[in-house]
Amino acid sequence: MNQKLSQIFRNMAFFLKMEGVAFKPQAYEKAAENLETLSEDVGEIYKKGGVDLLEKIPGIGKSMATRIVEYLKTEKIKEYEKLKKKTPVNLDELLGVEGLGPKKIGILYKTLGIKNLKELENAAKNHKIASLSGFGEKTEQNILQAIEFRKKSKGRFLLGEILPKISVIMAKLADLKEVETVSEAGSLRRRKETIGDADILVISSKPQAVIDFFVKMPGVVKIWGKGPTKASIRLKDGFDVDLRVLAKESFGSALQYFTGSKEHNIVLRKIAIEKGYKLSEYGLFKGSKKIAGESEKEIYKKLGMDYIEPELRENQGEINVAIKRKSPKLIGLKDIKGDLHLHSHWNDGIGPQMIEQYIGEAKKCGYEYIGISDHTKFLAIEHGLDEKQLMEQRKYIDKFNKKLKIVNCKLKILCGCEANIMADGSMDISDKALAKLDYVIAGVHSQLKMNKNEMTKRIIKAMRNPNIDIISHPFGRILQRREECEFDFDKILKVAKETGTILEINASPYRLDLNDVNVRKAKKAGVKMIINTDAHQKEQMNLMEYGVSQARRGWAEKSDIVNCHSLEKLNKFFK
Ligand code: DGT
Ligand code: CA
Ligand code: CA
Repeated sequence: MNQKLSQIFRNMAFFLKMEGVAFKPQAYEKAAENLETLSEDVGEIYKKGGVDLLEKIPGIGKSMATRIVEYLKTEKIKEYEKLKKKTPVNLDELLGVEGLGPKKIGILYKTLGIKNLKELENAAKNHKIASLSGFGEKTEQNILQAIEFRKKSKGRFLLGEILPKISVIMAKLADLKEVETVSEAGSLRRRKETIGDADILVISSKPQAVIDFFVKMPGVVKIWGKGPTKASIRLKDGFDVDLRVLAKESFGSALQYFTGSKEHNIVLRKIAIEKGYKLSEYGLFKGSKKIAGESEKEIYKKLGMDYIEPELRENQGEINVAIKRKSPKLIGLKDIKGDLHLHSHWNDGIGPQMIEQYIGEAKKCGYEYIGISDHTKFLAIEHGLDEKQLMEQRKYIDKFNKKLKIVNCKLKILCGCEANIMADGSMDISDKALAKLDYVIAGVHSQLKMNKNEMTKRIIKAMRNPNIDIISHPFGRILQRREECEFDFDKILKVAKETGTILEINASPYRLDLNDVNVRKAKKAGVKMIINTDAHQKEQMNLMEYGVSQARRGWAEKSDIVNCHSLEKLNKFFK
């Protein structure tokens, strides 16, 4: 119920913004945000304590509580129905187009009657959009590009959207008494940033029971195929899941085979043949004798190489390195000692409370330090801080650190910021203020479509600023929505190395920026990296694992990632 309601509230906020209504949209957004993170169902809360108890939920005032009750009783909210009728647009589709916000969607509907993606594409192709006020030739081109981009990525899903859902399914399978072991396979196990379909492997001696349970799970909308030991389904979320049930003896070889990648497997099979063996999903054989199959480790060992971590299995040289016994010792989630990219929305007045929440999470993660890095002046919509506010925050955090020390808590809060790199490479906030912080992140948040030369110069200038320690989400991409910025990455790496600037691996599953390939390039160039979550609420600190898996896919070791170090050593990496 909470998710359904929060989606409705979010949509209402969009509709109201379309109409240019002030304040009210923010109230709906706040309510939606709070509902999303609420652990108890609102229906239950209402049952327990009526409308009064609903009003006790943070962010829910009298009018929001009334709407929740209306929905609980009638499964509708009249105001929402009215708004939908007035502007019957497919919000899901249109908001998926990068660059389109509520205001523009409203104008497109009112002037051209555009309700969905298809109509938007037609209008853009027929040059009907450029002449609308506030749009222009460039916006029209951008819309077409964004639609193209969406089409290209169709059919693949973000790791961050699939993994939580598959984890739930895997837990259900693991609960069956017939099931001994469950594992993910395929691109999911390799932690690719996007997933075609999810692959799950199970050990069981009663495959039929497992298959029957699997195809009858709630949320299954289609059964593509169902046999005695395997099944393939589509979930209502739109993606497919393949399940294979195996006997214990061949689980290792099946896991190896179905983890892929296909390219990795082809080379591995060749090596098996050269050694006089045969490798298949059923095992590693010498003639008709099975010499390995129960575990993956055994198979790699018998093939004369190091065990290769799933994230490396892309046929990018990992096999040769494993034969030479020089496989990288990849970093793990446990190695991370802190998260330095946390937003507190200081200006909303909820900063102090959020910092306390981040501290709670950090303790759970076993971190030694965290860093608060709010946006600065330029990002007015994000309530960017000016010099004075930044110094107030600094004082507040200093006080907090003293308090933590008194209660013998080892956690240390660093005071940073995420300054905006302006078009000319300067910062949106004075160097004097930046110099007073523990560290400074700088990122590009505007004019992302600059030409390659200018963008390269822009970032280089920022890296040469002695106050800038970290460049956040360097390529500025949003997966399946916004393409990467163009710049000369080799030049950036050279200057990063020379100036000791750290590049961020942004762990948000919508960004994963640097990506795996660029992590590897940075490592080769000897440039240090940091894995940050860019959390805007405490729950997002859990996204660290996505950053770590991308770093692993980029062959990163502890020595490459500065937040694997203790605070004392970390400080040495700051300029
Ligand atoms: P995806 O689903 O597109 O994100 O990528 P994968 O890697 O999960 O691919 P998928 O689901 O088609 O197959 C899972 C694994 O099974 C794949 O990584 C390797 C193995 N596999 C599937 N088909 C073949 C094949 O024709 N030859 C070989 N060698 N391996 C295959
Ligand atoms: Ca797959
Ligand atoms: Ca598959």
